[in-house]
Amino acid sequence: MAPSFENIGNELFNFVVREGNGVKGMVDSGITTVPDQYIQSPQERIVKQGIDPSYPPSLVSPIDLSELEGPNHDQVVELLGQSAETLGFFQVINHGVQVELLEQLKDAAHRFFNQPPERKAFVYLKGASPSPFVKYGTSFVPEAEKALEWKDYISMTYSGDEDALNFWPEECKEVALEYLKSSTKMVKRILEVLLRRLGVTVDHTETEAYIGTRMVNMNLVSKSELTVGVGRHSDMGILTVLLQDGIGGLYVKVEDDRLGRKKGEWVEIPPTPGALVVNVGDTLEILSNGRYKSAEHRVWTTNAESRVSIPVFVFPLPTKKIKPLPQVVEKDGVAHYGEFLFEEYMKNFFGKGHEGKKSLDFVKITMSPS
Ligand SMILES: O=C(O)CCC(=O)C(=O)O
Repeated sequence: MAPSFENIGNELFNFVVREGNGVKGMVDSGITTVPDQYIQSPQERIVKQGIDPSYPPSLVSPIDLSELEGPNHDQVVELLGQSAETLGFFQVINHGVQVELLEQLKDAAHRFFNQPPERKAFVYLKGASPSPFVKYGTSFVPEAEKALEWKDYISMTYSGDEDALNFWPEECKEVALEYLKSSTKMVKRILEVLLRRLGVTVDHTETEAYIGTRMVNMNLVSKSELTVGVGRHSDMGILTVLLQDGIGGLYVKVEDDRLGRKKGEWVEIPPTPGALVVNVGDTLEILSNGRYKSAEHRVWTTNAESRVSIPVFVFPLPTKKIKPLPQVVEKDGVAHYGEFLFEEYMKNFFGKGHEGKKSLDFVKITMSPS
């Protein structure tokens, strides 16, 4: 008989989180109802589905990054800049990551998650993992969340090729490493043109410090009507690169009137074969003094098949001091964010459950009305 986890609080938490069986373990065990701990309040659930043809163009027509090196350079920079200023999300093609690699990555993610817990979760759980840079987990911060997220993940922080090949899971280490490296190159190029568009050039050492920490995750989200796979949040770093499969279910909140959509509306990022999704993180919002917007997003799927996504997070070294770039502040006449050490930002970010763009409140300078 299928086990029932209803109303058994701690037992469920131990099974899923502490013992590392994850949501997949719970679903595979045959549960027939969603446990209370996962049920989102009605206002947090997603009701809208499907791709609307009136979408912002950079979502439906991916930006061709190879054109950055040709006669259309300026137009492409403008497309990137406007997308980063309005929605904070865009899709790119000819991004320098081999399209075959993208397919291999999705297969590798499925192979990894389809292994039994003793070959996957138990091995990479915090405390058991052979490396502090590899972590298997479920939800975001399960101890701090009002409702748990319906997702499992493996997270691999880059600490050198040798470590990656020694400690990252066998099923994905080579493809994940190559993906992380080519994505980082792309991020560097996009960052460079986005900053130059604001009249800022940053030297090599400084850029390396802004993008000095790189992490590749693999996420698995199963069908989740009453729950969310990933709760509303913005990313903390500079830019995130995301490979999603064909299932869809990634939603972004519209905050800018220029998009021709209602403020507060959620739009789905259409899965596009061969394309990568890129989004602005909190740190780039801060550096640009609010010109570029980190985007609030979340994930949910009603598809019978589980959805995999593979984000690369690129963020500053923990010891890097962050504040709005002086050249931008000079033009704006005022700084909208305070200075902080990036490790403080991380501590704050990982200390709470996902709650939209609240992560930025930590450093936002609010003007008192005059
Ligand atoms: O799965 C996705 O499409 C997005 C994942 C995400 O937002 C995250 O891992 O922070």
